[in-house]
Amino acid sequence: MSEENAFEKLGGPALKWAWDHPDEVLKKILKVNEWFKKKSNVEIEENPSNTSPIAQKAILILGPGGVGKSTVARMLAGDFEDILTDAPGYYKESLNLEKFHLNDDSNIGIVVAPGQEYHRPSTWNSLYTQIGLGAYRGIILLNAFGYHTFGVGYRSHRIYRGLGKSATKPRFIRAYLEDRREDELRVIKNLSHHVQLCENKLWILSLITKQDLWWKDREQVSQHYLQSAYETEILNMLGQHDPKKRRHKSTFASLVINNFKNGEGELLQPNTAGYDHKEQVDSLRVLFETVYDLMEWEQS
Ligand SMILES: Nc1nc2c(ncn2[C@@H]2O[C@H](COP(=O)(O)OP(=O)(O)OP(=O)(O)O)[C@@H](O)[C@H]2O)c(=O)[nH]1
Ligand SMILES: [Mg+2]
Repeated sequence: MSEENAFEKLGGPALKWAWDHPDEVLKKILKVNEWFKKKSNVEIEENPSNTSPIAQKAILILGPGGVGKSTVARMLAGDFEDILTDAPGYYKESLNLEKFHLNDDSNIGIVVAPGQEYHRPSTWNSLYTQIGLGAYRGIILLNAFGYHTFGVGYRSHRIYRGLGKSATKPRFIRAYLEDRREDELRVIKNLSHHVQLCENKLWILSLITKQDLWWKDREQVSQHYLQSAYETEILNMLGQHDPKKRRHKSTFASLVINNFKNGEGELLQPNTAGYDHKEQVDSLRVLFETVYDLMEWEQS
């Protein structure tokens, strides 16, 4: 695929439009915020084992650990400007369900699941049940082409130790990224059945984060999420769906620009040379455009 084609696949015309029409994009961001506000007046009970459809007006953010779920939730809830001007960078692993709401509205709009595998058993099963019961308006499914931030030093990671005597940092990173891409696919496979059970209208947004880290491999990324394994799993999940009840969109973004580091601050890979603020802002505008499109579909 030529570089131009890869760009088209990653939202080229939409990116250009978004860059040329900042005022339009701002209006849409405000509308998305209003939309959360209007629809988010149902409380979610504290006890995550409660499986009644109490979360019916919330959006669920799901995905493996360290992919950017808490970061995007803060953005969608209205912390957009802070995130753009801030350089957060450090990783604070989520331990339990997080609930976000608009700055000016105390009701709950967004539920974020903790992603690390050891936190999933205590929270994900009840979320799955709620999805099957039709409790959510939409699911934002996060992936990062394997670039999942983790807490421990890389030499103590099970994958590094598994490499034995041949272990080096580059070998570890290669094996780690592959392993984490497998986990992304496992997440969607496990989710599939519950989405199929849901009889309500439900949208799904696949958000592939960390564009600043995989930008040089964008052709491969586009292929992976739009034309091969990931797309196959999405199609399985959607099944023979009624288009009035299901809508799926994919979008690619850099939520922050940051080197790939673990929780201990060790540098694993620098962000792609040449990926700058303009590209990031473009990607975020397209993200909001996509959320806006889902909002219109939800209301149609
Ligand atoms: N380079 C880069 N870093 C990102 C991006 N998005 C998020 N991060 C960083 O990735 C790390 C993990 O982000 P979080 O939002 O905490 O991830 P999470 O999915 O909530 O992780 P868990 O709580 O463990 O499930 C943080 O250090 C973020 O600053 C991105 O697009 N690019
Ligand atoms: Mg988190």
